[in-house]
Amino acid sequence: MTTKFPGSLKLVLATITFSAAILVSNPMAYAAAQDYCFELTGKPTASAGTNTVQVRLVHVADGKPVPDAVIFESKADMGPSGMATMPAPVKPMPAKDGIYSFAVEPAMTGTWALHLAAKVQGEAETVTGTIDADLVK
Ligand SMILES: [Cu+2]
Repeated sequence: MTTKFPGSLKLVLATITFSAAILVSNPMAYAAAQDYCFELTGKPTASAGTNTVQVRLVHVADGKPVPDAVIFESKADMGPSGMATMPAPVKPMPAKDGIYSFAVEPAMTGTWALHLAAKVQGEAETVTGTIDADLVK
């Protein structure tokens, strides 16, 4: 009995060490999404109820824009104005010179959130981000 104890203790220690190694390595493996951020390129323009929101995707480490991302999801809601359940139609426009444009038709004037999800070349993980934009009905 007493001779077995050190062996099982070793196993427990090995398991703890192994688990700790996984916990330490995981943030590295999932760091890609935080390496990028979406930002507004300027004040959105409004014409006949359609607002054009222009966004850049920046690689945080070197501040360089990413021109060839595929933005496969774009949604707008009025969360920043306390109306998270109020959506607005969003139509992605063709990207040009690293600027991703979206035509948004807000039901109300105010601050809207634009939620984006993108695939970046060479990154396995989806890059997501939310930007706030002041839109005009
Ligand atoms: Cu609203």
